Amino acid sequence: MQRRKRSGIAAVLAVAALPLLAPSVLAGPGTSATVRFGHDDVGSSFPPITDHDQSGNGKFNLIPRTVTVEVGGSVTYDIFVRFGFHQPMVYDVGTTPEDISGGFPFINDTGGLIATGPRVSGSPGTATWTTPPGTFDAPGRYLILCNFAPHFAEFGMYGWVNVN
Ligand SMILES: [Cu+2]
Repeated sequence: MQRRKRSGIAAVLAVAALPLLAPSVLAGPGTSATVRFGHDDVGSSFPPITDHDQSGNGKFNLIPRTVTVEVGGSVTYDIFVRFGFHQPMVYDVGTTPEDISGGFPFINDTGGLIATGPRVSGSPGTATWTTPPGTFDAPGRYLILCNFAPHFAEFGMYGWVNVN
């Protein structure tokens, strides 16, 4: 009797937990995702480019680095910068970080470039940009990077959008 009661409680708990698990298991990728483009409030308050510490590794990030959306979907980038510039650039499926080359301080590599976001500096320091319609109109893995060369080259400020 005692044993039966315990398994009954376990069954009730399992059923109660289902709604918590179902959305992540059953739902496919959404039509949109949001990414933080720059995390400049972490680390020290000193300009990281001067090599005095490693704060740039935490600051110059896309969070999360990889998101997934459906074909035809979009990604919104919440851009936040204190040091230098952030400028999201979207490259076509098949482009890798190793393919990127270009100028300084802005890379401006047009090979495979399919969308360009706003160039945001420390003042005002924030902007929100959503990829335009048609950016993710085919399945695959898209590279998104910061067009400010020090952020991309020294701190690996890039991420991915998986489209399926
Ligand atoms: Cu940047």
